[in-house]
Parts: sequence; C-alpha cells; structure tokens
Amino acid sequence: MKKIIALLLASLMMIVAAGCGGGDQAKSSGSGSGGNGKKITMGFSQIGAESEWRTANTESVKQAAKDAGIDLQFSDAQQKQENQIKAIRSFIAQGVDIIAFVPIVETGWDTVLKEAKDAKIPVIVVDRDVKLSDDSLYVAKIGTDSVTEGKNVFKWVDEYMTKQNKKPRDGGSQFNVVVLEGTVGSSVAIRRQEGFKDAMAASADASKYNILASQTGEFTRQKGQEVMESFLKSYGPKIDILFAHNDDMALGAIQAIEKAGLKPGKDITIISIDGVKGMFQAMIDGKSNCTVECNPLQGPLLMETAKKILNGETVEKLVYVDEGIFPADVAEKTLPERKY
Ligand code: GYE
Repeated sequence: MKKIIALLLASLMMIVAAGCGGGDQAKSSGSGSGGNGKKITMGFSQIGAESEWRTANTESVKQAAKDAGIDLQFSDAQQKQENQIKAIRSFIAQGVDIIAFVPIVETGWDTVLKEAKDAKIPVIVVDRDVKLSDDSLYVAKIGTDSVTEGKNVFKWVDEYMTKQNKKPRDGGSQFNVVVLEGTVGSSVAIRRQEGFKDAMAASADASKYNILASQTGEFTRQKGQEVMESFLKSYGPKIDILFAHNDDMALGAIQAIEKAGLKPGKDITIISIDGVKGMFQAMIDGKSNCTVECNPLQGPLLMETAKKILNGETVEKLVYVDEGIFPADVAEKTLPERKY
C-alpha cells in the first residue's frame, strides 16, 4: 500500500513539475525570447535627453523592455551621431540579438547599418527617419509622421487667426511668423518645416502669411529662449506667430516673450509640437495656444516588433503611432489624462 501511495505521489509530482515547466516555457516564449527560448538582448542607441518628450520616450522604451522580459543595453549618445555609430558598433561586437536606434540626423548611417546586416543582426529604426542608399539595411521603422504634424500646425493656426479675427500687429497686410526649428539635419526638423510650408503654399490664405525668420533652437528650452530673444530684438513689434518645432523650445520662448514685456499666447500666437505636460500647463495659464501631439510612447510597439522579427514573422516596414491636436481650450480637461 505504502509503495502504491509513494508511486502515486511521485507521478503526481512529475505531472505538476511538467505543468510548471510548460507554464514557464509558454511564459518565456511570450516574453523576452526570440523563439529559441533564450532571453532577447536588444542594443538601443538613444539621442540624449534634450526635451521632456525625449525623457518620456526613454522611459517608455526602458519600461517596455522590462515588461517584455527583454535585456536592454541602453546607450545615451549625448546628441552626437559619432557616439551612436560607436554604440551600434559595440552592439555588433557584443553580438546582441537585435539593434534599435533613434537616428539623430537623417544621413550617414549606410556604413554602420551594413556592418549590422553583415553580422545578421536585424535593425529597427525608432522615432526619426533615415535616408539610406538601401532600405533593406533596416527591418522596420516605428515613429511619427512629421510632415502631417507640420501641416496640422499650419491648418490650425490659419483657422485660429481667422476665427479670432486677428490683425497683423504692425498694421500691415500679412501675419509675420517666426520659426524655432529642431536639430539641424534631423528628419523631424526637415519634415515638420516641409509640412508647414507645403500646407501654407497650398492654402487659399497663403498670401496672408510671411515667414520672417526661421532658425534652429536645437529642440531645447534654453536655446529656444535664446533664439526667441534674438528674434524679439530684431523684429519685436512685427512678430504675430511663433511656430516651435517642439514644446520645449516654445516653453523657453514664452520666457523670452514675457521678459520683453509682451503677452505670450495673446500678443504672439504660439503653436508647437509634442503635447508634453509642461505645455498643457502653459496653455492652462493662457500662455500658449495649441500643441500638435507627437507620441513618444513607442516602447511597447518596439518590443512587440522585435519579438516578431526574431520569431521570423514578417512585420510592417513602417508604422506611425496615433497622434492628436490639443488647443488651449481643452488643456485643463485633458491634462489629468496625459501620460507624459
Ligand atoms: O519632437 C522633440 C525631441 O524626434 C519626434 O525630438 C522627436 C523630437 C521631439 O527632442 O521634442
């Protein structure tokens, strides 16, 4: 009898153990394994920490890697393409399973991406676009649609100036626009500007607007403030509209405008891109007029895409995340729901 009970117990334990093993396997292939049961290692090259948006983007990637059980080798390039290239080379030397990177500028990636391809390491481009001689050098691109964002900026501002019955401050016949551009050579700065100008050129209201000055503020608050100060010095009473390629530069510019004794959001209409909490607060305070959303929360989609690629599944070559438009009058209601 004792023997039979012992045998029964032993077989029960085996079933339980097998069950657990199966569970673990299912768990590990659902999270963090590339199909062979081994934990995925991803090398990720980030640009740096120039804006509130970038911080949210970094957090999203780090959190999503943790949630997916992916081992993330994170590298911060401190705003230098050469550091990104070095990081990618070191990921290749380490033999990571997959490489993801945010290209600070559009061009200059061919050689290093060819090295990754030769090493059979798939590459995912995140956030910004690249210009390559051969698009097979990356497997997928996850990011945002900068041209549409730029177009939406013009459309919104044109409607607003008309609805508010605004008149040029200098008594002339055109609204004068100043632009704070993002990082020189970055796809986002190039395409946001292109979208804005194209929408303006295509509009029946094109002749109502004049781009007075356009200069880089490098996507930072400090540079945004400095460049706005110089715009105000050169063109003070002429400026009607500020378009900032990101919220941080607009937030810096607001300080410059106040220092010059003007009312941001009233004397100068302000529109920017990103949709960070700091900008929602500025709109609630009546100091800015609209933000066109650019979604930094790309981590979960990145990890999901990486797993699919390593499992041999086909993925979309290009995926843009969803984005909205938030004028000042919805800021107060929307702020509590904002995730970044
Ligand atoms: O708009 C800006 C940032 O690449 C879309 O980079 C991103 C831009 C974002 O630093 O705030």
